[in-house]
Amino acid sequence: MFKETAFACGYAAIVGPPNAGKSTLLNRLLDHKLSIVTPKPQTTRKKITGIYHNNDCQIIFLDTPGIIDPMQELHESMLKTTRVTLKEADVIVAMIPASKRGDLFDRKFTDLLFRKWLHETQKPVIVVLNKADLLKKEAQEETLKIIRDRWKPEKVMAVSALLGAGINDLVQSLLPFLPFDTPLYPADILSTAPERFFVSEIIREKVFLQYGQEIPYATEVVIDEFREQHENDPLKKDVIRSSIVVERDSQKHILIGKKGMALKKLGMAARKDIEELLGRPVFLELFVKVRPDWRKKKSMLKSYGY
Ligand SMILES: Nc1nc2c(ncn2[C@@H]2O[C@H](COP(=O)(O)OP(=O)(O)OP(=O)(O)O)[C@@H](O)[C@H]2O)c(=O)[nH]1
Ligand SMILES: [Mg+2]
Repeated sequence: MFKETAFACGYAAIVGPPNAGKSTLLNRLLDHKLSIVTPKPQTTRKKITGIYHNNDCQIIFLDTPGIIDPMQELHESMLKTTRVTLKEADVIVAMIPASKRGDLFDRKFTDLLFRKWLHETQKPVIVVLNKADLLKKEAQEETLKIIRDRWKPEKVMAVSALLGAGINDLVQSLLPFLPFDTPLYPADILSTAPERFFVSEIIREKVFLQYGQEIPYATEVVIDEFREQHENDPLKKDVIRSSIVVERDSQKHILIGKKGMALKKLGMAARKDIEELLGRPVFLELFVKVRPDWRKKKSMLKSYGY
């Protein structure tokens, strides 16, 4: 599987438990905020494609939903995404987060990851121990040794996606496993997903950040209208109308808040990031809709792109 060419290109899937820092790593690699990041687990629900370019390589990174025990239909769809993404990959970046509590990392999960998820893919696996900034050097070495001896991946390394440590080493480690010797995408492309997908993700991120308990998990964001007007008339703002879907009336009330203040705050935070993403001002209008049990209904999930 090792090869030596002047240029290397291929697919690398980033997999691991929820909250490991997979999306943070993708953003760090691309030096761009593409994938949404929050302190809450199960933030990412769909595959996020991010294309890394330099003079020697092009790596199409695939950020995935964290691996969990499925509790409902939505989780099944998220896990299917991760399973299918593993099949598309030429090399797998298995992310194991260091634990803050001093017990280094979760061995039980790592066993499950290797035995159930990675074994059957038969693909080369690079383990990245993330959040290395939380561990002392000796603890890092000890953890890497345990992982190396027990699961025997192609390579193990410690990184801090948050601080950007170990990122260049990771890119270098992936090169031998990339099968193509010419780029698959033009050098100015960062992702294959359309702008409206990233707009919906930004709104979902703000819901995750602003609300507690079950609200973020019961929420889906749909872009109803994305009217680009700036090309015809640079003075006119693009119009984005979006629905925030929840499961119950009580959640709708919380989302909207007293006198609509909570929804207004959400809209302001989302608009700021959307404008940064698009590089132009937009008019953002948010609606809240109740769709009972959408997370359990296959037909609804399908209509939301799961
Ligand atoms: N200390 C520390 N925190 C990190 C690091 N990388 C990510 N985090 C934090 O971990 C949390 C989760 O990060 P995400 O990137 O959303 O994690 P994820 O693996 O994509 O999570 P899911 O999408 O839920 O599966 C965020 O609060 C990040 O800021 C790191 O290297 N060090
Ligand atoms: Mg994520």
